[in-house]
Amino acid sequence: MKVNGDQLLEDLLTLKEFTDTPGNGVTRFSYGENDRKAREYIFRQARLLGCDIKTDALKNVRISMPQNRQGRKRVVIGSHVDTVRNGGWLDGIYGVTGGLAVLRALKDCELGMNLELAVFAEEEGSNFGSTMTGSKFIAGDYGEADLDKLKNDEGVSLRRILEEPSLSEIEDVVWDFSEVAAMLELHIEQGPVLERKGLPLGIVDAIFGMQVIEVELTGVGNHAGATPMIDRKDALCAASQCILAAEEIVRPDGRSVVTVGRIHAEPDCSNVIPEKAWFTLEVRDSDNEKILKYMERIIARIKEISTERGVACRINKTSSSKPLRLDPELIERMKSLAEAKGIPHQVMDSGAVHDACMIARHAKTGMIFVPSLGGRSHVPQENTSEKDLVLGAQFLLEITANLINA
Ligand code: HGY
Ligand code: MN
Ligand code: MN
Ligand code: MN
Repeated sequence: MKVNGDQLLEDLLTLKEFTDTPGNGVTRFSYGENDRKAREYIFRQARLLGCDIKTDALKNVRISMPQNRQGRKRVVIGSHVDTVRNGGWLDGIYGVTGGLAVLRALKDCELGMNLELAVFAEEEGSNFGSTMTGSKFIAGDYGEADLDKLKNDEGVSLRRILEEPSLSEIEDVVWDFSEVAAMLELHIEQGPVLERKGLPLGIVDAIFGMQVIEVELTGVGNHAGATPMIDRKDALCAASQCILAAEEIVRPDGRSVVTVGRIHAEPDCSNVIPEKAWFTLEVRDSDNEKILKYMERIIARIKEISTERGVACRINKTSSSKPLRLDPELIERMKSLAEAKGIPHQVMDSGAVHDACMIARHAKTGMIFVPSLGGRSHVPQENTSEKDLVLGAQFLLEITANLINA
């Protein structure tokens, strides 16, 4: 039983073209035109296999094999097709195309269980600043009220955006997790670990959690030339000091990470002292206590700096997800399979967050990594060797077959 590696690579190269920023990475936000084109492509491939396709109200997708029978438990392979801005060609979509490769390989097999490919919407949070939005609705972390609470930069709510017609039949959002025997996510590592160790496979034991806050500092706008330094309440200087303070607090830890990815100043003119500065700040780790501890220290320091500088400070928590250890039995099963196949591998934590983390709270879940070249991701340079891409999909097929004893 083999995956068709050429077809997998053809899928990935085709899907890479569905981007708002051709020539500068892949930009494919959920619910946009290129997201629709990517889904259409995936649906076409799935229909060739005789699969049934259903979409829930969030545009999460469930692609079921023709062999599936009512009332049987199912194994789900899942990931996402949306990207960050100017992201890479593999993050998320590799797990979906790897899943498609498994469906193709099993299309004529008797399946001991049902098999589904899930596509989770809005995993990157590029529209609303909240990662794993689609899978948070499936897991019950988000509900009806969030359809109005979640708004994009233009103030348009998720509810409004979902009004566009769906590409397939709508089903309700709630998954019945009692039917899910296991969920698997194949993903690029997005970090340097596997490449540095020369390993082609990672088996994930813990998925990082994260806390995200938005900070708005308000000082006093004024003339950039006529205002003496001593008289200034410069919001952007205050923000800069806060950002470096956050780095100083977390850097000594060695594993926890803190990132300020978005910042802007108002009125955003070179000759005006910024009145306002707004930035996002996120802390991540595999230990929730550490996330909470560092975030608390950072918020306290931001408040101190604001007082020292005489600027007003408003902080709101925008999104969070708890870290989670994945299923030990499934990890052991994957380890023995990798050993049996002679695939060098290691068990490792995730660094990034993943939809698997939301599903893992309700069903047995496993995650497989392949190396990222240069340890980079979320950038146009994101890449993985063809050999490793095919090896990862083949391993996904093996573990899927092992679970459904196809
Ligand atoms: O941010 C993340 O870790 C994921 O790529 N959304
Ligand atoms: Mn991803
Ligand atoms: Mn990502
Ligand atoms: Mn993910």
